[in-house]
Parts: sequence; C-alpha cells; structure tokens
Amino acid sequence: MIRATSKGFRLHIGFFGRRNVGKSSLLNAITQQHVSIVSEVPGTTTDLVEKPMELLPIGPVLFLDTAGMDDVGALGEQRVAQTRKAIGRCDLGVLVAEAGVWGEFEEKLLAELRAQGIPVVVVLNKVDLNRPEIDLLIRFEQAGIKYAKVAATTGEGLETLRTRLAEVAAPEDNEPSVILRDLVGPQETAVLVMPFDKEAPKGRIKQLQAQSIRELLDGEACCVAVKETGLARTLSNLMTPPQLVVTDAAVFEQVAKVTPESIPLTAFSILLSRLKGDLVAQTRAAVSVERLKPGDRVLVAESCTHHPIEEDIGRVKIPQWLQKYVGGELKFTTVKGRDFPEDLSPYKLLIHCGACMWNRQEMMNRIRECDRQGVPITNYGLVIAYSLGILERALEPFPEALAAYKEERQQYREPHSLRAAMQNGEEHMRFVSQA
Ligand SMILES: Nc1nc2c(ncn2[C@@H]2O[C@H](COP(=O)(O)OP(=O)(O)OP(=O)(O)O)[C@@H](O)[C@H]2O)c(=O)[nH]1
Ligand code: SF4
Ligand SMILES: [Mg+2]
Repeated sequence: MIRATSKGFRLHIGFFGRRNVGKSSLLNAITQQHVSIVSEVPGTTTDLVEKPMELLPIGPVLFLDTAGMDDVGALGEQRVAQTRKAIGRCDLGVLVAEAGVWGEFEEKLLAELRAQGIPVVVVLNKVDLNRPEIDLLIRFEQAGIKYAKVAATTGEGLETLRTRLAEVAAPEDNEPSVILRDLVGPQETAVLVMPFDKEAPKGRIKQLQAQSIRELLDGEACCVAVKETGLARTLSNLMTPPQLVVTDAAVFEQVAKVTPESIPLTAFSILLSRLKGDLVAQTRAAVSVERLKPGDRVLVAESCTHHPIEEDIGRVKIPQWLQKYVGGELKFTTVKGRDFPEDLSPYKLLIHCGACMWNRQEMMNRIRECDRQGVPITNYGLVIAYSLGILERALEPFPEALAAYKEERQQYREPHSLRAAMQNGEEHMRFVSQA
C-alpha cells in the first residue's frame, strides 16, 4: 500500500493577516469543510491549523491557517512567533485583509513575505461589507501583485482566488522540481535499492521511493525495485545495464561494491538534497568534515520525529565514523522536527537528514540560516558517501556538485584520507560496515 501524498510533497499555502479578517473563514470556504473555528471574536485561531487537500489544478496542497499577526500580550506574542515560523514553511502566502482596511500593517507583512521569497496572493475579504480602495487595486496591478476580491461567507470571488493561486503556484519560469526523471530517459532503466530494515513499517514503501517510481513510469522509463540482497543477481540478469542505480544510503557500501563502476550510482538522500536543499552547498559542507577536530560540536538534525532507521544512521553510524575519522571525541547534539537552536555558533558542522517530510522552502530556510551564521550544513547521504570514499562517484550524475566537490577537495594536499585508509587495509570500510 502506498500512502497518500506526504506533507513534504504538498505545496504549502499559508493564510496570514490581522486577527478577525476572515482567514479561517476563507480556509473553510475554499476547502468546503469546517476545518477551522470561526467567530467574531478576534484571536479565535490560536494554534496553527493544517489541512491537506487536492486543489485543482495545482494538485496536492497543505493549507496553513494561522493566528492573527497583530495579536497582543504575552500569549499573543508567542502566537505571532509561531505564525512567523509558519511563514518560513510556506511556498505561497495568502495575505488576507479586510476590504477598505489596508494600512502600514499589511504593507509590512507583504514586504516580510516577499523578503523571504514567498510568492503572495492578496485577498481583500468581506467585499459584501466594504469596497476595496480603487487606488490600491491600481497599485497592485502596476506592481504585478496578484489579488482577489472575496466574500468568504457568501463564496463571492472564490473562483478568482483559486485562479490566482494556480497562477502564482506555477509561474512560467518555474523549473519543475524532479526527483530523478531527468536522469533516466524513456526506455532506459533505473534500479532502486530499497532495504527493509526490521523496524521499517510493514506494508509500506517510503514516500520518496513511491514518487520516484511514479516519475520514472511517467517518463516512460523502466523501473526495477530490489532489496540490497538481490542487487547483484538483478544486475547480472539485466540484458542492458541500467542508466542509474539509486540506493538508500544505509546500504551504500554493499551497493557500491556490487555495482560496476561503469554504472552511475547515487543515493535517495543525495536526490533529496537536490530536490529540497542545495546540493552544491551541501556537498561542499560534506568535505568540510576535513576541518573537524576532537572536541568540536556537531549538530545532527532530523525533520521528523519518528524514524528509527534514520536515528540509527544519525545517532550511531555517522557519529561513530566521524569520531574515528577525526581521531577523538566529538560532541553531538541531536534535534528533531522544528526544534532548532537559534544560535548555531557552537557548532562546526550540521548534518541534516534528507527532510523528505518537508517542502523545499522549509529546508532552504534552514540552509540559509546556517549560511547566515557561517555553519556548514550537509546531509546524511553526502556524509556517508564521503565516509566511504565514494562521494565523487555518487555525484557523477550532478556535474555542478561534482565540480564543487573537486574544487573543495583541492584545499587538502593529501589524497582523500579515507580512500587512503581503505587502500591501506580497508580498516575504515570494516568500521563503517560494523557500525
Ligand atoms: N460579512 C462578512 N463577514 C465575514 C467574512 N469572512 C469572515 N467574516 C466574519 O469575520 C469574523 C472573523 O472570521 P474568522 O474567519 O474567524 O477570522 P480570522 O481571520 O480567522 O480570525 P482570527 O482567527 O481571530 O485571527 C467572523 O464573524 C466571520 O463570520 C465575509 O466575507 N463577510
Ligand atoms: S528523519 Fe528526515 S529523511 Fe528520515 S523520514 Fe524523517 S524527514 Fe524523512
Ligand atoms: Mg482564525
């Protein structure tokens, strides 16, 4: 059974504005369900409300209804802080204002959303009570700001709002985000290696793997899914070598050993870095492992709170390897979900999971924050590949990241020390496979 689209693959659309402008009413009207509580009392929505749905023609979306950003008092401030965090998760912002009430507050909010690179649709709500100022509409037109005049309670203008959302969600110059469709052409074959750890949930495959299969089939490619134990046999049975082998990074070592060098090989988490993050920057950060010294602090971050296998990688395998590599103890801190330290200065390196549950906006916000604070951020698959001395190989399908890797490696005169370790008796390889 394949689950419905997970949050990470949904376009996140947030409703923002003052209290009582009709954010929750709009959400209810557009979903045609009673999702959020509505009342005439300002401050009705206190906690973030999330509603996944299929919004045609966009596809799977996740609506976020937020607390008003003009909330006051100690609790109000906390709600505003929570709403600000929600802005960081959005791919698209709906700025809701009451028709006829557009002021400095709305201008600032619009600027805040735009400063974060979030496309915005302005909703002038309650048009049954008030007319929007014509000067404002002219200004929107001139500035290319999309807007809709709506009355959430009567349904007026909702179709226009849907159209505006679709226009903003799919601008013509937007590159389609793909997992691997561009790497495997029609009639070519991809082999996907999916280990099922005993802790893996029964009867399901991971969302990213399911999406990958769908992409390959959509592109008229052939897709072979196999466990790591069946890979060697599958490769020898194929009449034509596959265009690409993609593996779960947890079994990178075994897979690299049985996949001939002539067949391109990468990992799902490296594909995730390209899809949700910044593969070039995260590749450079993987090489920055070379700068770690005993006693340094390393932050390990996971986007979700419930994945025992990733915990094993993030909490056991990677820490063991890194400590072995630097030749001494490192201080690891692990965070999960949206718990994230504001001050990153104590950390020399941040190793993030692939963030399959998140959208790109949220992961990029984290990467930007690390960049702002000067802390390199890489991901599990990249660090594991580096640890095995196969990062260069795993980056071959991605020329830009490969060039960045080579450039970064130039700083270090000696050859990749891990490769050297492997060549000198494979001590490191043994260590990783036992970890
Ligand atoms: N006349 C009219 N009233 C509306 C419209 N949209 C919402 N309202 C009313 O405005 C009040 C506030 O609506 P909500 O949807 O709770 O507003 P909100 O922005 O979610 O408010 P908070 O959760 O308090 O921030 C309710 O009494 C709604 O019935 C509209 O288009 N026309
Ligand atoms: S830990 Fe990260 S990569 Fe693993 S399942 Fe959770 S969000 Fe996805
Ligand atoms: Mg509300």
